[in-house]
Amino acid sequence: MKTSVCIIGGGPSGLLLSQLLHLKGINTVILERQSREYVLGRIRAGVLEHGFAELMREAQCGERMDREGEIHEGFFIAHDGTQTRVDLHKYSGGSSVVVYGQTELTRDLYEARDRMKGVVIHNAEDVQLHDLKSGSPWVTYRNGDDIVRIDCDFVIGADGFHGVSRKSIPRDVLQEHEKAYPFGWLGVLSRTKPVSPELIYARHERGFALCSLRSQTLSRYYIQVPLSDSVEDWTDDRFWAELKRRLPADVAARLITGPSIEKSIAPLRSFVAEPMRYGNLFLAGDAAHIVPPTGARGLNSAASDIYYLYHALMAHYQSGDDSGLDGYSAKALARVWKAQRFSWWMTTMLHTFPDSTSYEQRLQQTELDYLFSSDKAMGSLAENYVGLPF
Ligand code: FAS
Ligand code: PHB
Repeated sequence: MKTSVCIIGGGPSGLLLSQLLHLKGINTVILERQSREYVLGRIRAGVLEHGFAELMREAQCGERMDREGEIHEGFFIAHDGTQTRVDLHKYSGGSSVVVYGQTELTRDLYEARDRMKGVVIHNAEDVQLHDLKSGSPWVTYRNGDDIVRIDCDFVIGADGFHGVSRKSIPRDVLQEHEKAYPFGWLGVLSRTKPVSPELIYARHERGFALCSLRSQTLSRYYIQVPLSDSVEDWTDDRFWAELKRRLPADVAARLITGPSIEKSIAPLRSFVAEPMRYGNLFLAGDAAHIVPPTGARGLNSAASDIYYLYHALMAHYQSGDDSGLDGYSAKALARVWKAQRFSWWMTTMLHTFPDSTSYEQRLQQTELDYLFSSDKAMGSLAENYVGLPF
């Protein structure tokens, strides 16, 4: 099999790039390790930056997002029994975010790939990358007893944190930067009316909590939990009781609870791999970087990688201009690190740290006090949350 661009990973990064390139007449093949049902069964991000939403529309996949997604022009930070609204529209110069689940977005991308007869190979086992430093890399995967070879011009590693692509870069070339946080997020999805029309990020001495949503009938809630906890430790009743303790009394009083339809614990980690290119392999999305979800930057950090690769590959095939490809890693990392900073800042400001000193706790409170006292501080939060320019 031969194609122009072989994409490893059928998550949002790989699918979006494949769709964008197809519309410019550039052939791709996607190799996805899991079944489509498995990929669509994952509950992940919920907030799309303005730039990500624009890319979905450019990929002709934005119709349901625009119909069913919600435009949010602000969110709340709950603290000390009250809540303060962050007016994104005011402080970002008129921008906003779209609340639309990653699961639905991924479904839209798969349906668009199917409509355009895109080649997405599921259950592709044992993917291996070859001759990445040559001008003619190739990829193999196992299909039952057969080994299939795909010759291509470029390989895109969009296979997430646990994928094979980053691990195909020699150890003496790759630099990894990591920060682990001493807690995780226990997330619950419930078919209940959301407690608030806008998201609530709650800072509380018992731990962080987040009230989010997928629609007016589907709510998404999170609470910070110790890394030693497991989902089995948390019955629905225990979860709802703890969430209420961490919310202002008036919010807790109107919280509508119900059975969890999904419940999971995710550890929080910051991670960046450099460089994001090795020969004709380009890393994108979670394959190259991970953020704690406090700043809603995870999926959105993938958006700029995809935007840069889309334009760079278009320039290569349409005019033989390789400046975008040659500059990709540095350009993508510049924006990735800004998303890392913002995610670290939001996480540090809003979570309780088991072994923090009284000085660090007062500093946390001061971070919030300064934020609410300064239009410029609010402007900095807002421009990062709606998405820095690509
Ligand atoms: P993905 O991991 O989504 O996709 C990679 C794909 O590659 C997967 O389908 C995988 O099966 C496949 N793959 C892996 N190895 C392979 C191999 N060897 N061969 C072939 N295919 C392979 N972000 C937010 O903004 N907000 C959130 O609340 C949030 N919550 C999250 C919760 C969890 C548990 C996780 C893990 C992530 C969360 N994220 C969140 C971040 C998440 O949304 C990612 O940023 C997003 O999925 C990135 O998309 P991809 O880069 O496509 O990677
Ligand atoms: C979510 O709805 O899953 C969500 C929203 C905002 C975040 C993290 C997760 O910062």
